[in-house]
Amino acid sequence: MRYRHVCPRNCYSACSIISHVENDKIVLVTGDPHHPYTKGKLCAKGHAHVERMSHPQRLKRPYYRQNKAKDFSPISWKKAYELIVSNLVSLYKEFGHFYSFGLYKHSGNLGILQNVTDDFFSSLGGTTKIMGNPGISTGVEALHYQAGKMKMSDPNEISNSDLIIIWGGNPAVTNIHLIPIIREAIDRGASLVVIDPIYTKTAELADLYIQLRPSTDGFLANQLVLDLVQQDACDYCFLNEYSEGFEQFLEEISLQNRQDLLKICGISKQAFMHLSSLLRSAKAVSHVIGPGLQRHANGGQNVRAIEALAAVRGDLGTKGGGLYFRHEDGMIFNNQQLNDMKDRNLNMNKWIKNPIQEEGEIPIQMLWITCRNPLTQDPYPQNIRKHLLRIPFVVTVEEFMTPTAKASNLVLPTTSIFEQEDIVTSIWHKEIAYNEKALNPYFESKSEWEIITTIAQSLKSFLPNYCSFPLYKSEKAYLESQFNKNIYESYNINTPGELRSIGIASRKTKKIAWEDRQFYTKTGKYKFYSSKAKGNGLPPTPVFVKGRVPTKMFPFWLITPHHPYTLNSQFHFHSLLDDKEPCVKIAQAVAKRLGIHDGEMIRVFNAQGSLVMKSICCTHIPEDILEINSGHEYTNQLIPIVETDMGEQIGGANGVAYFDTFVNITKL
Ligand SMILES: Nc1nc2c(c(=O)[nH]1)N[C@H]1C(S)=C(S)[C@@H](COP(=O)(O)OP(=O)(O)OC[C@H]3O[C@@H](n4cnc5c(=O)[nH]c(N)nc54)[C@H](O)[C@@H]3O)O[C@H]1N2
Ligand SMILES: Nc1nc2c(c(=O)[nH]1)N[C@H]1C(S)=C(S)[C@@H](COP(=O)(O)OP(=O)(O)OC[C@H]3O[C@@H](n4cnc5c(=O)[nH]c(N)nc54)[C@H](O)[C@@H]3O)O[C@H]1N2
Ligand SMILES: [Mo]
Repeated sequence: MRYRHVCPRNCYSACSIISHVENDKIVLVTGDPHHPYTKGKLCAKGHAHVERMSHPQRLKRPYYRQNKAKDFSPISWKKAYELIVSNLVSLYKEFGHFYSFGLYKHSGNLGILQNVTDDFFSSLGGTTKIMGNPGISTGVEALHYQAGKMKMSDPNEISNSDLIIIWGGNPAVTNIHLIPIIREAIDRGASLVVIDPIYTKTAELADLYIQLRPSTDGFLANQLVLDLVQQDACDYCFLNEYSEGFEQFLEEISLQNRQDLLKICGISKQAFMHLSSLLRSAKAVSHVIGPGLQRHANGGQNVRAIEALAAVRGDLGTKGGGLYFRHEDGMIFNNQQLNDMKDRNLNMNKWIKNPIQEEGEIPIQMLWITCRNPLTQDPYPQNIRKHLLRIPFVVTVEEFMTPTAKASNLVLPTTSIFEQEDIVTSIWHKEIAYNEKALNPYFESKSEWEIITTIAQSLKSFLPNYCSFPLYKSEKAYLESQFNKNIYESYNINTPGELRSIGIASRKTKKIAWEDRQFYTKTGKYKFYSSKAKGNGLPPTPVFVKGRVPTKMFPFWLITPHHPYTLNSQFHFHSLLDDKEPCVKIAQAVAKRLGIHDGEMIRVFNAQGSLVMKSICCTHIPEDILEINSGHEYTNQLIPIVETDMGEQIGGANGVAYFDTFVNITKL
């Protein structure tokens, strides 16, 4: 038998996967060749879903301990449910509301079935949600200021570009299906420019690689705009008819000095001239912005500056041109758009720093963690651990005993993609796809829908009027209830069953974003001057704002990019993984100066943390940058809470400037 699945990890591709099942066992997974973006190719992690599903360390049953200083013991589901419901009932009886019940959820599984938990919280008439999308909200907010909405063309359109500029992204590692599309463009004669402080796998493919100083992209983009103006290479039709505020923007950036390019960005005049001539002569330019670029204190402003460059040249809304970061089209199902008006939303950055102040008179007494591994992925995990110890009842829904699960009271095992129905949308391509259930749940694991529905049912029997969560007979029925007219119209389907039977549905709207050049602003024009940004305390125009720089005491940037064979903190067991222990990459010249030998254990430290790890000496990074892949258990102990400039308006908290972390090293 064959079943259709979709990878729900927080990744661009949301790959369609086919499982080949024999005797109730998956013997093989392959990519679905009919998917218009992923076209049958899976990454190492996609293939490893099978290994992950039956990995010896996967949770088989619920575990509990009342006292976090003690060890866990297995517990039955019946007892686990009783504990959860009795805690909820007593919280309600004590306070008369559920604000002491908190949700801490992120991106471990982006399938809409998992939003059942958000749905449950929203049905309780007011709970607490810890808000913030630390990795992405900066850029999302940035792209709302000038165009009013975050849109992008079908990524396959990039193959029609004459010039592709990748700013702070490493798709050869993080978005592998984009590479064949880029190659197609190159085969047609296009040039590829990669702008990144680190010489990455993607940079290896470039015609022009620009190694700029971290967090200075905005200055480069502003200078390129000035150059287009000086060379009379702007799209004046776009500027005059479809935009406003260009004069103010131009006035601001005219105060900058071209000579500072070397000082600020570390870019030579020659490299700049080469890039600007490519930009002037190309017919259609695609700018691909990776999330890496916005993980700085001025990251949002840098994203705005790049979009402004695309606008000035008239690339927004053209075939082969445009800006590619991500889109919001997939946020279309009912439980992705819940009305949370009654909830108390806490800013995650403030909460991690000082929960007592954030929680005020209603401290969180029971915390529900799902699809999130904050002790590995969030900043300042040392403090988060303290909060988890303080909160009397912490429940974590997981597939593995992660560091976060280990810091909880109750750990509930949940089903994998092969053991539940689901629907997965993408933040990048234009497809939505149905995930079929191929196998029975692994040991005692249960889907989040089943867990939440059982709890809601029981809670309703104790407190009949305080939980409005809708009870459905099956996962399938719950999923069907998330459809609406907008979905049917946008994806050309008539019923949920139709998506189930066709497997993949493509958005039928225009493939080119902003083709009509009607922006989502009050006047319909693209705004080089945003009063909204000004109102939020930001520069009104996309002008470069200086970022943070290393200090004498901590002279290295610590860049913690995403790993080729893991997905954030997942897949660390992967047999392909050659660096099971985290290691720090260091420029050969620096190693030589400090007498560090390749492979030697060294200490990496700052005011917040100190880690000992293996050093790898290499030539692809500048002398004042160290590189450690994110996703390892301890790495984020070095990451302080430095906020980016944007994100709160979109996600409830500003992004985290993960890459504005400064450290020092010593030999042991
Ligand atoms: N230093 C540093 N830190 C970073 C970043 C960085 O660049 N550098 N990047 C940031 C970014 S961009 C992101 S998106 C975040 C990601 O942060 P998270 O979303 O927390 O990371 P994940 O490891 O993808 O997923 C969390 C957990 O979800 C679990 N999980 C998987 N499937 C399911 C499921 O079906 N149900 C439930 N309940 N759990 C499931 C996984 O086992 C995993 O332990 O990390 C951020 N952290
Ligand atoms: N294999 C794999 N794929 C993934 C993930 C994964 O964990 N593993 N995670 C997924 C998720 S959640 C996300 S958000 C994306 C992340 O996708 P990417 O953005 O592609 O990855 P990052 O590792 O965050 O950073 C990319 C690059 O940004 C560069 N960079 C840092 N600062 C700057 C700067 O100031 N300017 C410029 N120009 N470049 C800079 C870094 O050197 C790095 O090479 O990938 C997704 N895909
Ligand atoms: Mo992310």
